[in-house]
Amino acid sequence: MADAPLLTALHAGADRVDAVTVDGRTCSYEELLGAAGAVARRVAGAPAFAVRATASLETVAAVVGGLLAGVPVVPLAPDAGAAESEHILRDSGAQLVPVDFAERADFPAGAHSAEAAHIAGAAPIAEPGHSAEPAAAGTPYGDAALVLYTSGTTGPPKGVLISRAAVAADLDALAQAWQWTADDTLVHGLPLFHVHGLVLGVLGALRTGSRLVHTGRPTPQAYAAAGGSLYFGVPTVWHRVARDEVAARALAGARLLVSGSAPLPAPVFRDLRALTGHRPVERYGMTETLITVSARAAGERRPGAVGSALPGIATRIADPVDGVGELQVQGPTLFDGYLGRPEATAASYTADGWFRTGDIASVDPDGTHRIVGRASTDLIKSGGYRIGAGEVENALLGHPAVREAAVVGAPHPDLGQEIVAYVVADGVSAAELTDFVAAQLSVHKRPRTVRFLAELPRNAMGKPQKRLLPPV
Ligand code: MLC
Ligand code: AMP
Repeated sequence: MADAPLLTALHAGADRVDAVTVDGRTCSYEELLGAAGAVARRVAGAPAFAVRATASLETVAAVVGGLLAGVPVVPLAPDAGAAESEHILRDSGAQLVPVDFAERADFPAGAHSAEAAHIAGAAPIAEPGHSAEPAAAGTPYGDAALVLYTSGTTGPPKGVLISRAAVAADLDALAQAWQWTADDTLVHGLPLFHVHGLVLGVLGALRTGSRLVHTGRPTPQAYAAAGGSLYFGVPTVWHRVARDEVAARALAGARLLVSGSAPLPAPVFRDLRALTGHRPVERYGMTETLITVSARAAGERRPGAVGSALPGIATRIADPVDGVGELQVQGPTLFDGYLGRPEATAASYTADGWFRTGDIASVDPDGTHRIVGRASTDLIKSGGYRIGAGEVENALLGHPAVREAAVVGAPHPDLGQEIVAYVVADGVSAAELTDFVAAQLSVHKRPRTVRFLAELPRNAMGKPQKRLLPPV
């Protein structure tokens, strides 16, 4: 479909030499469109393509190139290890495409992918043999602009199909909620393979026209030096900012500090308030739903609360006990399903068509939402990353010395939760197992603590009981 409606500011013609900075390199919209055009020519006509999503202008060009050509982009964590990369490439059927930012080409914005292949005169990358069920008429990808891989409680990550209509609806709702305009300079240093850093943090800037400064890594010093008006961070980043008084005070001149991807601890909220003068705006979302609930720039911002439903989004609490129950959502920002997994897609909805977030929440009479926990302890949030206990357990079991493994998320003052692995194993060290998981999956999925047990606690049926594991 046409690209112009999604990245409106990028295509509007207005330009500045410093429109986009990523990790110290800066380009104008014109340069970005040229680099993205070269990517679009290369991928036009392909069913999808994958990119190693380093924090770089190359990743931005790849994603914009995919949108130009109407070809879904599958971003891979730059450090994705052997097992994770193989799974994502096999499951998505996408081929990894290298990007050279110095390569430039024109590409007709808004050209349809099939027609674009013809216009560009490009040789499309090979059609991979994909065995997945169609998500919609046509290809298994349907109308997806992005396929973001995300963890479940068990099994390997699933590909979440995100349409450009969902992205457009979400970015417009957020622009309204945060009074986000072309006058802003957006600063963050979040990874470019998830919703927060990529959809909000890159596509949001290219739709609203705000200047983008991606700091490479989300360090307090880099945030302080960037001189932005609008800042995005996960709670771990805000915790580190709040502990660096000089950096925190440098954010006093900003317009809005936004936190999301995990619960912002109330003490961090208060420290930020004291040091920066700002009450942070908290917002809540998921890969499958994009951002659905947020505090408003013009409204109240309370610690422990994530604000109210965005325009166009409906929320409800299912089967509440004392007002607390599973948060369910509906709206135009929702995903188009899990790639090739119709059963998993169906299971994520109620019979009457509400998406089951798996988060436990309550809603105050004035519509303010509070996220109080997760239904499953097997979905871990560490540093804002979502990690399935099952995928880490499977990786550990792939090590020849490991006989049994149970993985949990333990409370952690900086990361929210840290990944703790309990293993039954012989002749292997904790560091070896940590490195093994980092090399198979990715660095942020490695256990930070490994405990060796003689056996896992089990119930009478012989089933392992995580709640009976010894404390960390
Ligand atoms: C350590 N390192 C290792 C290693 N141990 N490398 C290889 N093998 C090992 N065994 C190295 C790493 O390479 C890295 O090096 C360094 O140690 C630090 O890695 P880390 O410990 O993982 O980083 P840390 O500082 O703890 O990360 C904190 C963080 C990060 C906040 C920067 O967690 C982060 O970026 N989180 C953001 C997650 C996010 O964006 N989630 C949004 C999901 S979307 P080096 O050299 O690289 O430093 C979503 C929707 C929504 O949730 O609502 O937003
Ligand atoms: P992901 O799919 O990586 O985006 O992770 C989504 C999950 O992050 C949600 O289901 C929540 O558990 C959690 N989450 C996101 N934002 C918030 C928030 N503001 N407060 C609490 N939890 C959050």
